[in-house]
Amino acid sequence: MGIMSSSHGPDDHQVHEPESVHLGHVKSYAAGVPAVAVALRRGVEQMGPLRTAKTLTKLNQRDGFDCPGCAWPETPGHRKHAEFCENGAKAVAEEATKRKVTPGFFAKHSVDDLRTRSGYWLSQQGRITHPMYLAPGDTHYREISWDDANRLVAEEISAMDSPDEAAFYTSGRTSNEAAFVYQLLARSIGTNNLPDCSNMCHESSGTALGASIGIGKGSVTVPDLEAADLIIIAGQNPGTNHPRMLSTLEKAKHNGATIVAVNPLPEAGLMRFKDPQKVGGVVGAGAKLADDFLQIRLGGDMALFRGVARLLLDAERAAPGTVFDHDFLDNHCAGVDDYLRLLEDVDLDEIVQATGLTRGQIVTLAEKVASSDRIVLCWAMGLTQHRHGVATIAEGTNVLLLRGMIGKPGAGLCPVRGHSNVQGDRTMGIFEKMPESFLAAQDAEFGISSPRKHGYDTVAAIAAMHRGEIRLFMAMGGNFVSAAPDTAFTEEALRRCALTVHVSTKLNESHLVTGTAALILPTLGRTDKDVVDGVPQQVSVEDSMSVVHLSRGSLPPASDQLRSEIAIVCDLARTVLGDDHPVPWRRFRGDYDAIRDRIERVIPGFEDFNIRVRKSDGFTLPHPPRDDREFDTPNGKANFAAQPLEWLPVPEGRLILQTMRSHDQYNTTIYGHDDRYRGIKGNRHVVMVHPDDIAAFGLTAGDHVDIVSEFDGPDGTEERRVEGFEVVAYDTPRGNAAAYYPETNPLVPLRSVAKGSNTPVSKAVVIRLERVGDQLPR
Ligand SMILES: Nc1nc2c(c(=O)[nH]1)N[C@H]1C(S)=C(S)[C@@H](COP(=O)(O)OP(=O)(O)OC[C@H]3O[C@@H](n4cnc5c(=O)[nH]c(N)nc54)[C@H](O)[C@@H]3O)O[C@H]1N2
Ligand SMILES: Nc1nc2c(c(=O)[nH]1)N[C@H]1C(S)=C(S)[C@@H](COP(=O)(O)OP(=O)(O)OC[C@H]3O[C@@H](n4cnc5c(=O)[nH]c(N)nc54)[C@H](O)[C@@H]3O)O[C@H]1N2
Ligand SMILES: [Mo]
Repeated sequence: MGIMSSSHGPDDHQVHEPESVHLGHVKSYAAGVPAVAVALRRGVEQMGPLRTAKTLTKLNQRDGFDCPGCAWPETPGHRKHAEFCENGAKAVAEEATKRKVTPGFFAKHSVDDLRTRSGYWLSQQGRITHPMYLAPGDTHYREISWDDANRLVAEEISAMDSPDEAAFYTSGRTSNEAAFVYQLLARSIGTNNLPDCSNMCHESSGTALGASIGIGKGSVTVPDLEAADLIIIAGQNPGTNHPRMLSTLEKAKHNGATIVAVNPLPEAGLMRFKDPQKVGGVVGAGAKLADDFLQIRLGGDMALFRGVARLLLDAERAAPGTVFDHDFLDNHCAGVDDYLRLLEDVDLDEIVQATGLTRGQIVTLAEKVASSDRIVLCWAMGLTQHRHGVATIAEGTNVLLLRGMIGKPGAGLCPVRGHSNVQGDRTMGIFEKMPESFLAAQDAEFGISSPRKHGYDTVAAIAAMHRGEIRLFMAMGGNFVSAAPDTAFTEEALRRCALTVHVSTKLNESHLVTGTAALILPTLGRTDKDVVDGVPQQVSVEDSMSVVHLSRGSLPPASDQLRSEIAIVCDLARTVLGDDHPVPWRRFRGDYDAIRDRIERVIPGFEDFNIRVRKSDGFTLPHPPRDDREFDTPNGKANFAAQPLEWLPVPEGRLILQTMRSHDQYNTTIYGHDDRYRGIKGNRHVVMVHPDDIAAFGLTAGDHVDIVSEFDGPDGTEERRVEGFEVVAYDTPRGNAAAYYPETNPLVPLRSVAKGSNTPVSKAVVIRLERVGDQLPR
């Protein structure tokens, strides 16, 4: 493996940037000893031994902080024991690092200089310590006081012709309290422009579930999973992205569950698992997880669900009353007849073609679905980030409805959320189209008048910025320019803003693609102690299963200039709205209980918030389908979706590319260049292709290629290109390829979105490969 050390100044942190790929063995199991060793090594590198011990023992503890890794819940009653995984520990090390990015760092490095560095290098430099300002025409960020920073934003807001010239983005780490005051600020100013990371993530789940069952959240708890007898995991890589879920799955298996993995890739974490927190995880081969692995073609899941539904119908006809849950269908569902009519037309040959599976595999799954009493369907980005993502999730829901698998123990729908508080942020009103019930309650509580016109989601906000219609873009966390699709277009869009503002913990690309002027506002992270006027504060989060609990950091912040997200929002609000505004911003800033008291009065389910959130396991928000089989849809029923079948034929000479996470990254934050479980080391600029496809294209593994995406836009076929990717032979279905996000985001067209949810189609990009040097003159 060639290692190239990038140039660095005396106080920059050296970063090794690898230049060529090294292939190791594809792992057949996840976690185990290497995982713990990696976790501890990363911790010590970034934090030193003392801080490592101090943070990792507070992770997911009752008196500790919520893991900033993923949204997987803590096991109820188990928050006494150390509960963390390799990737949670990496996320903690990334945040709790002792390295610092100071005003001196920015004095030394111009924005243009920083633009030449990789995202990995940027994040490795450490925590941002001071508010920084890039003045119009300047080459360097320089230190600015908090008061001046707030005044600049306020001036920009008063210069707007309409409040809709501002957009307020949120990433999913923001606490409930910070999210609540942030959306309250946006709506007090008069806009619903609240795009968030969820628009790029589980929006398709929320859209599908909202229509089908009346609530956009999952209907299971951890005990449900542990009691299930069939768990289907489609389009998710838990070994890397939700490692603590593996412990739950292992327990479910121990209790007798069958696990079926539906994925184009044989992901290590789905195959076998060694629990690092158990003796059995230290020796031995680990537990077998998936009983069946269905190596589906990209975008084939709707077809699989429909095929299963058709086979269920056949079985029900052969033995009436034995397969469908008629009681549930009659009493709780609508639209089943239309759906069953649609099933008449199913052609199993088409299902085989669409999925790439054998008829036998589909029949076997249908038999399991027919004979299981408690079924859970889990999914993540492999289902949501498709053109037909909403329809796919609705189709999976249809299958569970036929079997009455909603609102009973051990069964239900389990969209596995990404960011640790993405679900809570939505509950708190981070949404460009919150329902009238929320807006009316909030208006009544505070005496404000929130706008009713829907705002921009992420894709619409980018388009509006590109049209020059947004003056102020503010981001509460995240890395907008790298996470969004169509990188070049998104960069151009951000440059057309007058002011871009980022509330951030670490340096990232979005700080370097600026409006005419830009601010970086440094904030406390989860691990940091938050003390306001001598009083320690704590925030709350909601996990993927609607459990709300407290989070309290314990580390001294990277500088005395850091402010909590709540303080940043409240100070800004006072500057913008003045001290006689009806929202008590000053009080909120210094007393998070006061914010919780108001949340309780605006949002249903938060009764006695301050009392219940202090219980050791927190409390679970109501979920009418799960709790009472009640469906808050217009007709009060769970609705079958009867939609035309869609799947993804591969165009001649092309591949369909999914863009996904390696084992060594958190979204746009790259921890390292290895993807251990997939056996890829030392380079992220790779494209994984089936060996027969490699041969069919006249390529050889190891070749370097440009990846060119093709999209049929309104003005003909659009092309986008990323250069110099190494071809890796990989066990993926023919016609399907895989590469890493965010390096391949330039290939994803902004207009390529999921129908109904507007989520960028990150898992189905039509591409061709051009060997470097082979391009014809254009
Ligand atoms: N360590 C770590 N943890 C994370 C994150 C991280 O970056 N690093 N990110 C967090 C966030 S925000 C999120 S949203 C989650 C993401 O969690 P995942 O959804 O697991 O993330 P991806 O890497 O996008 O993986 C998608 C998986 O779906 C499969 N897949 C792709 N297309 C299809 C398809 O058409 N059908 C099927 N059946 N499968 C398909 C891929 O092969 C892959 O296994 O993880 C969260 N947790
Ligand atoms: N091609 C492609 N694109 C994708 C995806 C994909 O699978 N493929 N996945 C999509 C998904 S699922 C998601 S969720 C988005 C992610 O989009 P984002 O949430 O916007 O991106 P992150 O990389 O998670 O953001 C990382 C940054 O957040 C900041 N940060 C970290 N912790 C904190 C904190 O506590 N407070 C504050 N204020 N800032 C903090 C740091 O500065 C860090 O650089 O990307 C989407 N984009
Ligand atoms: Mo996500």
